[in-house]
Amino acid sequence: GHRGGVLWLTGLSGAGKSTIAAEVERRLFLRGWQVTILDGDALRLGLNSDLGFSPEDRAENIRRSGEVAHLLAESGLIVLAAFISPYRADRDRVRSINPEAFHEIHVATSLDECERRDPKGLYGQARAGAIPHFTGLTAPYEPPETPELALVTEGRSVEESVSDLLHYIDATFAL
Ligand code: GGZ
Repeated sequence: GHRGGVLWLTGLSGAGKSTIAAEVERRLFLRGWQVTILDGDALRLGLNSDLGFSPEDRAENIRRSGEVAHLLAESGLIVLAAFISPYRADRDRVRSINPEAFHEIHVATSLDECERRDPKGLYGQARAGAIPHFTGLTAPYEPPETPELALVTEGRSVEESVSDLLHYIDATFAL
């Protein structure tokens, strides 16, 4: 069995948060663990569809999503939360809801590498001026100073990052 808790994946657009979360979810599900994903991209289609990318809207996006993440963790789920969450103060507020249950995972891919990958072409569009307040280019990203875990993805396979996170989850949540 396992405890519930929040794995809060923070990092730039294109860092690999969603990819890593999806594969970790699949592997935990195969073992019969209760796991779910909260993804910024997906929640912005519904719960957070009224919010944009100003600092105030990002703060509200992270506040709501953080409350949901803790509710689900409280009911026993492993919650994989994937949000850019660029502001330290916003992440710290989510942690403060229940510090014991909150684990900050920095998906630490450099801006250069994210821009090289540009999986959705957003960096290209942002460089062309089509996306204002784009994180890393025209809006800030404040990296965590003391994350519970940092995943370095450059020069490593997705499988290596997934394996690191699974080991952390085992060591932290297995009963
Ligand atoms: C950053 C943006 C922006 C701007 C649209 N800045 O990589 P994606 O495309 O698929 O996921 C990103 C998503 C960011 O949503 P979050 O809820 O994670 O952001 S935050 O935590 O900062 O509130 C990106 C896309 O939306 N996107 N415009 N200006 N990312």
